[in-house]
Amino acid sequence: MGSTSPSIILYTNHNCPWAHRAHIALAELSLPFTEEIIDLSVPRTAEYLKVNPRGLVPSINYNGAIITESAIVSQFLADAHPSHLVKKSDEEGGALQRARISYFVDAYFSKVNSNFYPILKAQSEQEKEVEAQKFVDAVVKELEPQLQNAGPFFGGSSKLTLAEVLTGSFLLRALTIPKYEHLNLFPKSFLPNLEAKAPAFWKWAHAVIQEKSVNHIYDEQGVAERTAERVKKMIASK
Ligand SMILES: N[C@@H](CCC(=O)N[C@@H](CS)C(=O)NCC(=O)O)C(=O)O
Repeated sequence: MGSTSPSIILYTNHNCPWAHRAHIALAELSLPFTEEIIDLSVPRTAEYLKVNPRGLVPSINYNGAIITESAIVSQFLADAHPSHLVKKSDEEGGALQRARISYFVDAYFSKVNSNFYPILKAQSEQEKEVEAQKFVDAVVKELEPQLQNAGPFFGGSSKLTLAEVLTGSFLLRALTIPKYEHLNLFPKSFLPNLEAKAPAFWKWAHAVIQEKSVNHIYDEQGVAERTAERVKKMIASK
Protein backbone atom coordinates (compact mmCIF):
# COMPACT_ATOMS: atom_id res chain seq x y z
CA MET A 1 0.00 0.00 0.00
CA GLY A 2 2.83 2.40 0.89
CA SER A 3 4.91 2.32 -2.29
CA THR A 4 2.54 3.56 -5.01
CA SER A 5 0.91 6.95 -4.68
CA PRO A 6 -2.69 6.45 -3.56
CA SER A 7 -5.59 8.49 -4.83
CA ILE A 8 -6.70 10.73 -1.97
CA ILE A 9 -9.52 13.25 -1.66
CA LEU A 10 -9.44 15.31 1.54
CA TYR A 11 -12.74 16.84 2.60
CA THR A 12 -11.74 19.72 4.80
CA ASN A 13 -12.15 23.23 6.02
CA HIS A 14 -8.99 25.20 6.72
CA ASN A 15 -10.44 26.83 9.82
CA CYS A 16 -11.04 23.52 11.56
CA PRO A 17 -8.25 22.35 13.89
CA TRP A 18 -9.40 18.72 13.55
CA ALA A 19 -9.28 18.81 9.76
CA HIS A 20 -5.94 20.60 10.07
CA ARG A 21 -4.48 17.39 11.53
CA ALA A 22 -5.00 15.63 8.20
CA HIS A 23 -3.22 18.46 6.36
CA ILE A 24 -0.21 18.07 8.64
CA ALA A 25 -0.12 14.29 8.17
CA LEU A 26 -0.43 14.54 4.39
CA ALA A 27 2.28 17.21 4.21
CA GLU A 28 4.67 15.22 6.40
CA LEU A 29 4.10 12.14 4.28
CA SER A 30 4.43 14.16 1.03
CA LEU A 31 1.23 12.57 -0.24
CA PRO A 32 -0.52 14.33 -3.11
CA PHE A 33 -4.25 14.82 -2.66
CA THR A 34 -7.25 16.62 -4.05
CA GLU A 35 -8.91 18.98 -1.66
CA GLU A 36 -12.62 19.54 -1.32
CA ILE A 37 -13.52 22.44 0.93
CA ILE A 38 -16.72 21.87 2.90
CA ASP A 39 -18.63 25.03 3.77
CA LEU A 40 -19.47 24.63 7.45
CA SER A 41 -21.61 27.76 7.59
CA VAL A 42 -24.46 26.04 5.76
CA PRO A 43 -26.11 22.61 6.16
CA ARG A 44 -24.05 19.79 4.63
CA THR A 45 -25.05 18.71 1.14
CA ALA A 46 -26.63 15.29 0.61
CA GLU A 47 -23.49 14.45 -1.34
CA TYR A 48 -21.22 15.14 1.62
CA LEU A 49 -23.52 13.35 4.05
CA LYS A 50 -23.00 10.25 1.91
CA VAL A 51 -19.25 10.63 2.50
CA ASN A 52 -19.61 11.32 6.22
CA PRO A 53 -23.09 10.86 7.70
CA ARG A 54 -21.93 12.84 10.77
CA GLY A 55 -21.38 15.82 8.48
CA LEU A 56 -18.04 16.64 10.08
CA VAL A 57 -14.64 17.40 8.58
CA PRO A 58 -12.16 15.92 8.02
CA SER A 59 -12.92 12.85 5.92
CA ILE A 60 -10.74 11.24 3.32
CA ASN A 61 -11.45 9.08 0.36
CA TYR A 62 -8.39 6.82 0.07
CA ASN A 63 -8.42 4.73 -3.07
CA GLY A 64 -12.21 4.61 -2.77
CA ALA A 65 -12.36 3.86 0.98
CA ILE A 66 -13.89 6.54 3.18
CA ILE A 67 -12.17 7.24 6.50
CA THR A 68 -13.50 9.77 9.00
CA GLU A 69 -12.45 11.23 12.38
CA SER A 70 -9.22 13.19 12.40
CA ALA A 71 -7.24 10.97 14.79
CA ILE A 72 -8.24 7.86 12.84
CA VAL A 73 -7.47 9.51 9.50
CA SER A 74 -4.03 10.62 10.74
CA GLN A 75 -3.21 7.26 12.29
CA PHE A 76 -4.37 5.47 9.15
CA LEU A 77 -2.19 7.61 6.89
CA ALA A 78 0.81 7.11 9.17
CA ASP A 79 0.22 3.34 9.26
CA ALA A 80 -0.37 3.05 5.52
CA HIS A 81 2.81 5.03 4.75
CA PRO A 82 5.49 4.08 7.28
CA SER A 83 7.73 7.09 7.94
CA HIS A 84 9.42 9.21 10.58
CA LEU A 85 5.95 9.96 12.07
CA VAL A 86 5.72 6.70 13.99
CA LYS A 87 7.51 3.36 14.11
CA LYS A 88 5.69 0.25 12.94
CA SER A 89 4.25 -1.65 15.88
CA ASP A 90 6.43 -4.69 15.19
CA GLU A 91 9.61 -2.60 14.85
CA GLU A 92 11.95 -2.50 17.83
CA GLY A 93 10.54 0.04 20.26
CA GLY A 94 7.54 0.60 18.00
CA ALA A 95 4.79 -0.57 20.32
CA LEU A 96 6.24 1.44 23.19
CA GLN A 97 6.61 4.58 21.05
CA ARG A 98 2.97 4.23 20.02
CA ALA A 99 1.91 3.88 23.66
CA ARG A 100 3.95 6.96 24.63
CA ILE A 101 2.49 9.04 21.81
CA SER A 102 -1.07 7.92 22.60
CA TYR A 103 -0.61 8.81 26.25
CA PHE A 104 0.80 12.23 25.38
CA VAL A 105 -2.04 13.01 23.00
CA ASP A 106 -4.59 11.79 25.54
CA ALA A 107 -3.06 14.07 28.18
CA TYR A 108 -3.05 17.01 25.76
CA PHE A 109 -6.73 16.70 25.00
CA SER A 110 -8.28 15.36 28.20
CA LYS A 111 -6.20 17.35 30.68
CA VAL A 112 -4.87 20.47 28.91
CA ASN A 113 -6.97 21.45 25.92
CA SER A 114 -10.17 20.99 27.92
CA ASN A 115 -9.13 24.19 29.74
CA PHE A 116 -8.93 26.24 26.53
CA TYR A 117 -12.53 27.38 25.95
CA PRO A 118 -13.21 28.18 29.63
CA ILE A 119 -10.46 30.85 29.37
CA LEU A 120 -12.06 32.35 26.27
CA LYS A 121 -15.55 32.30 27.74
CA ALA A 122 -14.57 33.86 31.07
CA GLN A 123 -15.74 37.44 31.09
CA SER A 124 -13.63 39.36 33.58
CA GLU A 125 -9.82 39.59 33.48
CA GLN A 126 -9.75 38.03 36.95
CA GLU A 127 -11.89 35.07 35.88
CA LYS A 128 -9.69 34.63 32.80
CA GLU A 129 -6.59 34.57 35.04
CA VAL A 130 -8.12 31.74 37.09
CA GLU A 131 -9.02 29.68 34.02
CA ALA A 132 -5.67 30.38 32.31
CA GLN A 133 -3.84 29.22 35.41
CA LYS A 134 -5.68 25.88 35.16
CA PHE A 135 -4.41 25.48 31.58
CA VAL A 136 -0.84 26.30 32.63
CA ASP A 137 -1.01 24.02 35.69
CA ALA A 138 -2.20 21.15 33.48
CA VAL A 139 0.66 21.73 31.03
CA VAL A 140 3.14 21.72 33.93
CA LYS A 141 1.70 18.58 35.50
CA GLU A 142 0.80 16.54 32.42
CA LEU A 143 3.03 17.58 29.51
CA GLU A 144 6.20 19.12 30.92
CA PRO A 145 7.50 15.77 32.28
CA GLN A 146 6.81 14.08 28.95
CA LEU A 147 8.77 16.69 27.02
CA GLN A 148 12.04 16.62 28.94
CA ASN A 149 13.73 14.62 26.19
CA ALA A 150 12.12 16.41 23.23
CA GLY A 151 14.75 16.91 20.58
CA PRO A 152 13.13 19.10 19.45
CA PHE A 153 10.12 16.83 18.83
CA PHE A 154 8.43 14.17 20.90
CA GLY A 155 10.60 11.40 22.31
CA GLY A 156 13.85 13.00 21.06
CA SER A 157 12.82 12.89 17.39
CA SER A 158 14.46 15.37 15.02
CA LYS A 159 11.37 15.21 12.80
CA LEU A 160 7.68 15.58 13.59
CA THR A 161 5.95 12.53 15.02
CA LEU A 162 2.31 11.56 15.22
CA ALA A 163 2.24 13.40 18.58
CA GLU A 164 2.81 16.69 16.76
CA VAL A 165 0.48 15.80 13.88
CA LEU A 166 -2.34 15.43 16.39
CA THR A 167 -1.57 18.48 18.55
CA GLY A 168 0.03 21.01 16.17
CA SER A 169 -3.12 22.82 15.06
CA PHE A 170 -4.18 23.24 18.69
CA LEU A 171 -0.74 24.50 19.70
CA LEU A 172 -0.97 27.09 16.94
CA ARG A 173 -4.22 28.37 18.39
CA ALA A 174 -3.01 28.37 22.01
CA LEU A 175 0.18 30.24 21.17
CA THR A 176 -1.07 32.76 18.61
CA ILE A 177 -4.61 33.79 19.60
CA PRO A 178 -3.34 35.34 22.90
CA LYS A 179 -1.10 37.69 20.86
CA TYR A 180 -4.24 39.48 19.63
CA GLU A 181 -4.66 41.32 22.91
CA HIS A 182 -7.36 43.67 21.64
CA LEU A 183 -9.70 40.67 21.26
CA ASN A 184 -9.57 40.18 25.05
CA LEU A 185 -9.69 36.42 24.85
CA PHE A 186 -6.70 35.62 27.10
CA PRO A 187 -5.26 37.40 30.12
CA LYS A 188 -2.02 39.23 29.32
CA SER A 189 -0.14 37.00 31.76
CA PHE A 190 -0.95 33.79 29.85
CA LEU A 191 2.01 33.47 27.47
CA PRO A 192 4.70 34.79 29.88
CA ASN A 193 3.36 32.49 32.58
CA LEU A 194 3.39 29.49 30.26
CA GLU A 195 6.96 30.24 29.16
CA ALA A 196 8.17 30.63 32.75
CA LYS A 197 6.39 27.60 34.21
CA ALA A 198 6.67 25.16 31.32
CA PRO A 199 9.98 25.81 29.50
CA ALA A 200 10.20 22.37 27.86
CA PHE A 201 6.64 22.70 26.57
CA TRP A 202 7.37 26.23 25.37
CA LYS A 203 10.44 25.17 23.42
CA TRP A 204 8.75 22.10 21.95
CA ALA A 205 5.54 23.92 21.03
CA HIS A 206 7.43 26.72 19.25
CA ALA A 207 9.51 24.19 17.31
CA VAL A 208 6.24 22.54 16.24
CA ILE A 209 4.43 25.67 15.10
CA GLN A 210 7.42 26.85 13.10
CA GLU A 211 7.22 23.77 10.87
CA LYS A 212 5.83 24.50 7.42
CA SER A 213 3.75 21.30 7.43
CA VAL A 214 2.04 22.56 10.59
CA ASN A 215 1.46 26.22 9.73
CA HIS A 216 0.99 26.21 5.95
CA ILE A 217 -2.82 26.39 5.99
CA TYR A 218 -3.14 28.48 9.15
CA ASP A 219 -4.67 31.95 8.83
CA GLU A 220 -3.53 33.27 12.20
CA GLN A 221 -5.39 36.56 12.27
CA GLY A 222 -8.51 35.13 10.67
CA VAL A 223 -8.72 32.33 13.21
CA ALA A 224 -8.20 34.77 16.11
CA GLU A 225 -10.96 37.07 14.83
CA ARG A 226 -13.40 34.26 14.09
CA THR A 227 -12.73 32.74 17.51
CA ALA A 228 -13.58 36.05 19.15
CA GLU A 229 -16.84 36.20 17.15
CA ARG A 230 -17.75 32.65 18.14
CA VAL A 231 -17.06 33.31 21.80
CA LYS A 232 -19.23 36.43 21.67
CA LYS A 233 -22.10 34.36 20.26
CA MET A 234 -21.60 31.63 22.90
CA ILE A 235 -21.75 34.19 25.68
CA ALA A 236 -24.81 35.90 24.18
CA SER A 237 -26.71 32.63 23.89
CA LYS A 238 -26.06 31.61 27.52
N1 LIG B 1 -14.09 14.34 16.40
C1 LIG B 1 -14.07 14.97 15.09
C2 LIG B 1 -14.36 16.43 15.24
C3 LIG B 1 -14.42 17.15 13.92
C4 LIG B 1 -15.18 18.46 14.03
O1 LIG B 1 -15.74 18.81 15.08
N2 LIG B 1 -15.23 19.20 12.92
C5 LIG B 1 -16.03 20.40 12.91
C6 LIG B 1 -15.31 21.61 12.38
S1 LIG B 1 -13.94 22.07 13.40
C7 LIG B 1 -17.21 20.20 11.97
O2 LIG B 1 -17.10 19.53 10.97
N3 LIG B 1 -18.33 20.81 12.32
C8 LIG B 1 -19.49 20.78 11.51
C9 LIG B 1 -20.75 20.71 12.30
O3 LIG B 1 -20.68 20.54 13.52
O4 LIG B 1 -21.80 20.84 11.69
C10 LIG B 1 -12.71 14.73 14.45
O5 LIG B 1 -11.72 14.67 15.19
O6 LIG B 1 -12.63 14.59 13.23
